Amino acid sequence: MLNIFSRSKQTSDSPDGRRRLWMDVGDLGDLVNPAGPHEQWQDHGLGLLRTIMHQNGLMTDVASTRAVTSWRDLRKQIKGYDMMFMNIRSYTFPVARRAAQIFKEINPTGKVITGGMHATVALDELEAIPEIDHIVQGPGELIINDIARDPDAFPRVILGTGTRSMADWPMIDRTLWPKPASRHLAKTFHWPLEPECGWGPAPVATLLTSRVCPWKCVFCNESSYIQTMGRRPVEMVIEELNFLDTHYGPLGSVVIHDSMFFQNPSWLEEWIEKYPRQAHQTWSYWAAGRSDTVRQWPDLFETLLKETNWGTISIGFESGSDRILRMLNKECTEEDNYFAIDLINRIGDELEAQGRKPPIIWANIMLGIPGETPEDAFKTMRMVKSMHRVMPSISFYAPYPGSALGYQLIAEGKSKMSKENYHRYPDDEKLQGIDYQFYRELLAGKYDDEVNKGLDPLSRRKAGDFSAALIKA
Ligand code: B12
Ligand code: SF4
Repeated sequence: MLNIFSRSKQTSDSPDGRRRLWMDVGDLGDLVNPAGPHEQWQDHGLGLLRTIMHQNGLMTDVASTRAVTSWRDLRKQIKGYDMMFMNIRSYTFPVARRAAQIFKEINPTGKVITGGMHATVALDELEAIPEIDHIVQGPGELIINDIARDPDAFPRVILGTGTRSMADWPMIDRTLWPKPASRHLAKTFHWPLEPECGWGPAPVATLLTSRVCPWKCVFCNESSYIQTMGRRPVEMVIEELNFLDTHYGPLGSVVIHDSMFFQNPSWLEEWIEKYPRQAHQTWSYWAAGRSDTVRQWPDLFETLLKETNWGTISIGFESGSDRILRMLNKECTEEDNYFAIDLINRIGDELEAQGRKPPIIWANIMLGIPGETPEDAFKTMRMVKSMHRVMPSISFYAPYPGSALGYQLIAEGKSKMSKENYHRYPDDEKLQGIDYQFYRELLAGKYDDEVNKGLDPLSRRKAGDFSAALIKA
């Protein structure tokens, strides 16, 4: 039995005697009494880089802003370090900035070394923080050891380097991830595995098989920060799952965090061949696809659902209107979306008739997109209602830096997101000029008569109140 509350390995073990700290960043208290299930997921960037450092004798401690409920509590944990490392995404930027300031106050000669998505897409915001000594843009796996050994040898802003393939990544040592910080949470967390969030039974293993998506939707910043790299070989993925099952399991289900799992057919064919045979169990998993490729490779998709237990299918439908899909450069059409929905509905019915668990759609939907008319939004809600087994994940469009549309709206002064508040609450207003009240009413079912037009009786009967499906974005 693992001792959840034991401290992680001390930096005094580092041969050079320098004390290094990794700061996991997220909202205060999310590892004490989380605001929601997704807030508890572990950070693969931190896990990977810490693993690489430890394998090279650069020992670190870990602290987490999620594991404390006040800044005062954090202060107590960061005294006496020579360096602090952080992986900063846009939505963790305000917390990371505060952590950097506190670290420097307590350790004036210590170095704050940062990297992550926000360093790449909003460099100016990091540069404006005097407490940050180094900013690494892009991937960090081939530079982290050098900068941790001798940060002074590097300029303030550095271009990171990554491996050509995910085959070159070590298996993450998950015991280097922060622990749940309350007895209550520890009971359901299954550290160093992760808790369930409604997608499959606990304990959950999250992992990545691919990185970066080749499409260029204008609201997304995938292509702007890391170059496409080789996918992790199927056998390494299965080996890791079996390892986790043996050492920390029994594993309940898997979350494949890839931005785009359903790409690269030859990899997927190998997955179909090997996962059901070589894994200790064909654990059900969550993974993402696109409706146009489902339409392009329907047989491959159906086989994946039926033979590999792809139980929760995340699809970025985004909108039910061609006009909006074109504006978003989604390269998927209304017809593609309905093709994928009908296919999943049909496969679900078939599996259910055989007494098997039908797959569920995790439907990513955006509302409040600039230029969207009420009719576009009705079409979107109509599309959501036509999914027979669905967990809708609806968000108000958020103009993130790094995405083409985000940069444009920020430059035009229309973004209401700020470096103080990249995202806080699901119904936060993200843009000027959007009638959010209309969208709140739409989600509450006020326009159900419009939405239900043309829907089959089963879909029409579905409850019209989607307010609870609105997520942080
Ligand atoms: C998995 C994931 C999630 C998971 C888990 C998040 C987590 N705890 O890690 C979940 C589902 C919860 C999630 C949610 C969200 N996510 Co998310 N997510 C991802 C995803 C797909 C993978 C992240 C990952 O693990 N990457 C792999 C690791 C290895 O890469 P990495 O962390 O970037 O680290 C590398 C480098 O950045 C660098 N590096 C990092 N830190 C440091 C530090 C130093 C010192 C150095 C030298 C280098 C370095 O080196 C690392 C190795 O190369 C990314 C997309 C992507 N391609 O990364 C989006 C992404 C990070 N998410 C994003 C967003 C917007 C969100 C949400 C706000 C919105 C939403 N509707 O989904 C929510 C909010 C979450 C919350 N807590 O409230 C955006 C962030 C945009 C931005 N500008 O920051 C991304 C980039 C997706 C996108 N293209 O829009 N997400
Ligand atoms: S929204 Fe999805 S499909 Fe589009 S670029 Fe981002 S990850 Fe790829």
